[in-house]
Amino acid sequence: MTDNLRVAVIGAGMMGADHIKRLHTRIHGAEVAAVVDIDVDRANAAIAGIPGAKAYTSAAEAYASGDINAVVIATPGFLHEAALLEALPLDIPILCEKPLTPDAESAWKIVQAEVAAGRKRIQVGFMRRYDAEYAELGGLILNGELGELLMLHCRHRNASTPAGFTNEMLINDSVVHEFDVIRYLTGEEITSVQVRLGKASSKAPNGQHDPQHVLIETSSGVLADVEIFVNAQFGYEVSTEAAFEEGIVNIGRDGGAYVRSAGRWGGAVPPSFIERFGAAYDAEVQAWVDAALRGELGGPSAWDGYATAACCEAGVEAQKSGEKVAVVLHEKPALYNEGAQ
Ligand code: ISE
Repeated sequence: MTDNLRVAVIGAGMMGADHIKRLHTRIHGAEVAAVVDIDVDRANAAIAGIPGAKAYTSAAEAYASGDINAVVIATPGFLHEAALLEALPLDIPILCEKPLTPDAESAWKIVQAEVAAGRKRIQVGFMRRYDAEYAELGGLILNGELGELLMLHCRHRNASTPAGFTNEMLINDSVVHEFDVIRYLTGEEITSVQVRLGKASSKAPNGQHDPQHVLIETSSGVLADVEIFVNAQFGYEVSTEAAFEEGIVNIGRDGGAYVRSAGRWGGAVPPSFIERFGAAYDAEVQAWVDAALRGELGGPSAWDGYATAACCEAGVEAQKSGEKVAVVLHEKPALYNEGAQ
């Protein structure tokens, strides 16, 4: 083994492949040692050109190789619970893509398993926390320069959805990011979620009502409204307008070069989250690797994964009822208090 982290990446789909490329080409201090995918061709394709990396069809085989000391879980969310319960006993750093698990009960099980293991091993892939503009907004909230934060107006737009993207996934797979980042920015828990279904786009596949309007409330009464619109056609946008007592802050709109050409002006809209949050993913994975090499673990925790899963559960109930649904959490274990490892 080298001094580098030897990472097993579980799942070589869109996100897994992106993390494999990132770990191999841009991240310092880590190497892709193993790629696990039930589709052996996909696993083999993912390790092509990565010296020393091996392809496996099960995580157990990769772990048995004795050649790995960290794991990235990038399978679909419904497979995370089993993958986490298999990885936790290895006592190695785990970066698990969001959501931690798709529902509060299974997420709480993971929290309990980690608490029983005695130390934090899981970082959840909420990459927005590593985005430069979110960090700037967070700084303004923290330093109080503009007074108290009162409201957040969030737009979360995707060009289209992959096959199998259900109505619940607008909440579980997409708005889960707003749940996390709102908790992170405000430092407060979310207390209720309401969902309104308005006029639906004819571009939404069967079974999806798109867009939806989600109203979120935090413990001090900050209100955040989210337009989740996942078949918006034009490209990818995640932007926020924050209303403070003494000012308004906008992030996430129209970055990049401003071009005037051929009688038009403007810039490019990113096609997906891969491009929009590319730098944030790099910063997230580098921070995870750096902490792991120091024998530490930071970033969004299993508790954050659980708290957002509880918000998602309330959100899915609110989708059905149209009512304001309370978010009720278990007591936070001491392991997740500030500074605990
Ligand atoms: C996807 O899984 C993500 O994590 C993206 O950030 C989000 O914009 C998209 O809606 C999800 O499906």
